[in-house]
Amino acid sequence: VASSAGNAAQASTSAAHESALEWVKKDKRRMLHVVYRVGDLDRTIKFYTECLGMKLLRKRDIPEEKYTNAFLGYGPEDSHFVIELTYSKLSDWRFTFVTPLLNSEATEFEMNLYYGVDKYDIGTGFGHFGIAVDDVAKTVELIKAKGGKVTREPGPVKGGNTVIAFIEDPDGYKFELLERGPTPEPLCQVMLRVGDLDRSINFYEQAFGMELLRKRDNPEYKYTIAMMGYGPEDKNVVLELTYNYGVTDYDKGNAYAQIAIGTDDVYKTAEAIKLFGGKVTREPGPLPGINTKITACLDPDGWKTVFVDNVDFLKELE
Ligand code: GSH
Repeated sequence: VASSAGNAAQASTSAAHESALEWVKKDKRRMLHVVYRVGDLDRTIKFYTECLGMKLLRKRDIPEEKYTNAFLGYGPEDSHFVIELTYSKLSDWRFTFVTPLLNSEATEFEMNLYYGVDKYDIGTGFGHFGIAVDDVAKTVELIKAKGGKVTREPGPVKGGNTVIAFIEDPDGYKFELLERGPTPEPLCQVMLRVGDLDRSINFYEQAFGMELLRKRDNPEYKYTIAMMGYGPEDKNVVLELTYNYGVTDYDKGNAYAQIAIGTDDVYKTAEAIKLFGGKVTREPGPLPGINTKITACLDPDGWKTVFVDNVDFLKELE
């Protein structure tokens, strides 16, 4: 009896998995933006617009929360993957002072210090943002002329043919410049390091409905990469997952935040994430104030993603 009950439970679990997989595949998903923290909003906006050719698309001040967002990219947000910068005007430091007074017990008082946060720790897990340009050498020249930092000079990628270069923005975020023909989506990669590539590929395929577009092992340099996304690499942004042989853990710092993905149903999205081993950190539902429905989760390495209701997202852009 126990065994047949067990079998029945197993059958219904796998039926639930099947229908979740099917729904996730059918859902209308797109990578909307990547969110991270910067220490000086104007400094970053200046660098991205002057050196990387991005446009400032939107700026949102949220005084109650003491932070400002700026959206930058190469095309309108309703059809392009963009960058969302977060600048926090309030540090979360709370100091407790203990003052010994003459002939009395120590007096304690607390105070909050209000000032902008100007430094973040990028950690070792975050890799880079990829930008497709038609001439890497020319772009690097421009960046140098504007005082930007080039950390890897233009030339073919080690073990391959694509001409690349690496630069660093004012906060130390790395950008890989990749030489490519014209593309509708120049902001073309977010690279994150992971501790177990197959575990990540399974998760992003099943829970997120992404496709494994390409996998490349580079034994000479001891790493394997997997390109995951919602459409071909030449026309869509991809999540580039990097596995370095033998490295299972990275420090995630506090600078990089998350990727946002559009969905038609945040509730079903959260169910599927739970079924396929993700950790839902924000149950699905509307955000107070703006009513946009979201849910948030962590992947097996602890990288965060926020799913945003497609219809609510378009309303935010109006
Ligand atoms: N150990 C590297 C990391 O974690 O960043 C592995 C990934 C890697 O090497 N990626 C290639 C690269 O950065 C690009 S796909 N190559 C450096 C170069 O060609 O100078």
